[in-house]
Amino acid sequence: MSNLIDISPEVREALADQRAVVALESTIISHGMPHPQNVETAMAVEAVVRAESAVPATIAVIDGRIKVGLANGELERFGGAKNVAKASRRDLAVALANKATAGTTVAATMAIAEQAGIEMFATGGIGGVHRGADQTFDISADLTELGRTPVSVVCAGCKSILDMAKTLEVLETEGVPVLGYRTDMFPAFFSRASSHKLDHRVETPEAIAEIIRAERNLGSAAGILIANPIPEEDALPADEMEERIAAACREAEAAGVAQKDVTPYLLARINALTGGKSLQANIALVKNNAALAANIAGALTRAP
Ligand code: PSU
Ligand code: MN
Repeated sequence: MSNLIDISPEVREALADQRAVVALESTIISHGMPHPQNVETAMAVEAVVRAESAVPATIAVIDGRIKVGLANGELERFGGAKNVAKASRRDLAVALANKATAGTTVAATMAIAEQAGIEMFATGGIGGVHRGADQTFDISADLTELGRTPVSVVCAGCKSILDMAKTLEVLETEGVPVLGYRTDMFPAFFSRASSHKLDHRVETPEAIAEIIRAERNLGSAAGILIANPIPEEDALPADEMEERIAAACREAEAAGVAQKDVTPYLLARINALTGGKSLQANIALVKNNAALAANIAGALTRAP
């Protein structure tokens, strides 16, 4: 893949010097947030990574090239562009051959990060098993990617557009360790906890780095999922969000939305149904995840 990837000079130097680098995805920019908050958030997230002494590497496909680390102006242009595709792992080759511009999902971003030699990645929420998956079989490729690509992903759990219990089951099947950061419960994105208990709780970035090292020493090729609850002051009431999310799911079904359009449709509807509130929470949790990922990346650069 390496001849298809343009790694920015800053990211290249950081990797060569074995400094901390954090990969960031771009479907959240192209399909997860409205313009211009998408660009503002992407820039703010990069600033958080830098403030925590790591180098941000936003990953996207631009005009048929894989970019790792976007130059000044590229991020603004990408976030404001129309007709940006959504690329999960299986869409990458087609996007490149067509010289397309595409946001990369968690799955595609993990695959690219691994090729570039980046082991930490921060996002908001991962894709998972959708509600009603027993009928639709709609299970995000993010879960299979976590099962086979050795990149550690910090997220705030998942939105309840997904079936959390089934999502956790598939992560177990895929052999993916799920670590609760200072929590016993899988976080529910907008709120700090769900009713789903996690097997593993960790208290520090250093402890997470130790687990990542152990996973690699085992020869495992699996990713690791770090579940980081939204900060208390940014959390939203779970019951209120649940109502809106359920409404968005009903609308999607009634409108016959299917396949890769499901998640972007739901994200846009939730943003609309909750006004600015959910977007503010979303922005806050992504920044919070970026800071933790930078701290874990830093811990990984230090000898145990
Ligand atoms: N969930 C969110 N925000 C997002 C996404 C999911 O709360 O931006 C995006 C991520 O890029 C994720 C993708 O990898 O949607 C999953 O899409 P799908 O369900 O089609 O695999
Ligand atoms: Mn899907």
